[in-house]
Amino acid sequence: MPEFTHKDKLYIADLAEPYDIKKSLLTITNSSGDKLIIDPKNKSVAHRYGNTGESVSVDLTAPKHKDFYQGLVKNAYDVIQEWIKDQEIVFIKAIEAEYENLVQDFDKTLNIAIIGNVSCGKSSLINAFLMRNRNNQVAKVGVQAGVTQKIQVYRLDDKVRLIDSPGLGDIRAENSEVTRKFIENIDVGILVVSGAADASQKIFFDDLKRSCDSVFVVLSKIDVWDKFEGQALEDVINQWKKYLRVDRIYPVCTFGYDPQISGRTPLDIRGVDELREDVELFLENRGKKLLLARHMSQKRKYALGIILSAVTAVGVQAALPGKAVWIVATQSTAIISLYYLYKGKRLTPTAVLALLPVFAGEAVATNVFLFFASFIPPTGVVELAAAITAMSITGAMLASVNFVLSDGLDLDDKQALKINWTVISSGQGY
Ligand SMILES: Nc1nc2c(ncn2[C@@H]2O[C@H](COP(=O)(O)OP(=O)(O)OP(=O)(O)O)[C@@H](O)[C@H]2O)c(=O)[nH]1
Ligand SMILES: [Mg+2]
Repeated sequence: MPEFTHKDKLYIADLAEPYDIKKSLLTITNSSGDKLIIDPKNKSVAHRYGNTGESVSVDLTAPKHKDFYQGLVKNAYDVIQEWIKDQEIVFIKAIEAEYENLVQDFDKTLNIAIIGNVSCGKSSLINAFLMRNRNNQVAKVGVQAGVTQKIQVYRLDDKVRLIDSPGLGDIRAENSEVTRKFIENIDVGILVVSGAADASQKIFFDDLKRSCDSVFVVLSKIDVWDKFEGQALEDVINQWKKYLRVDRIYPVCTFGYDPQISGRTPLDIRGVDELREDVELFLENRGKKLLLARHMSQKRKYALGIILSAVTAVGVQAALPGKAVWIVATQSTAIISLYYLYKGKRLTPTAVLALLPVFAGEAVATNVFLFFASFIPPTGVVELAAAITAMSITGAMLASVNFVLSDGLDLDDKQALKINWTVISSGQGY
């Protein structure tokens, strides 16, 4: 009888329905290439010899084999238990590593400077950029010139600041601790211009360019050109591009925030989405997108973005070795991001891991499948099934987290989470 020990390579050869490891085939290969194929369901063991390829069925109930093979099956399960424990450690480490990455982003600061002549529409742009309506404006808008007296600092939280000022020179002259720090760390500069092209604005542009990594030029009040025939607006834009020597100008309209305008006149917002998208793309590359997203009035779009990118990522990760680790790390990162988006606070990895059983308990088959699929040698069918399972389970999990958070509840309200999860994962939520 060839020796088989705990150290021999063991894997789950076949995945049983409904993903129960006790009903799956187990294969143990020893150093001489012999294989023991254990079928716990039918209580049978086949012994395949490495040198001849011959396969002998072993009768587990025969008295002479009984103890040996039953011991072996038990040992096989012990080995699996050990593996699971090891995997859990790797699992938690992977999630913590992801968390560290994300936390670094949350520790960053974000400074945006909005520079432009008096009354050119800076304050209106800030409101439109942050998707505000008239009743929850961030920045005060007014017809009289200089409504924003010189420099206005909007401290959205202790890491995110917007500065609204006629020019960087004014900010420098301010000489307060806040503005001094700000000017050293401007991430995004927005130069707002309006009306016909004016070459004298180039100095403001150059000054801003020297102080920050990316400058976006906005041509505001484009509704002024609505009454003109032909391509008046296009001509103005081209001229601005020429004077400022830039490739892109963002034409916008942000009309309607002025409190003196009748409440019945709707806001006329144009071109701001394009500007916001490009600013966000720039911030995303620097891991700063969420810092700003959480101050937007409509968070749904950002939540959806977080959910969709996690769903896409797990679809790919389902084909990787040790997939369960990556999938859970991605799910956890998305939960942490959603939490930050709504609450502006960090959720610890321990808090996220404590949430996972809420979902696992309700979907034993799918979660266990993903977990054990990690140990199975890759096969096309299993890969595809794993990808589909991973994507649907992740989508449903994050959608229920999103429902709870957007309702203003917290994630320790496990009851609410469970109800949403049950509704969404059973398909009734869509
Ligand atoms: N027609 C038109 N008017 C606008 C637009 N955006 C802003 N305004 C008006 O322009 C005036 C000045 O707008 P603000 O947003 O206060 O401009 P600002 O640059 O912050 O002005 P100060 O703080 O005074 O320097 C207000 O009466 C706004 O209603 C626009 O797109 N079109
Ligand atoms: Mg203003």
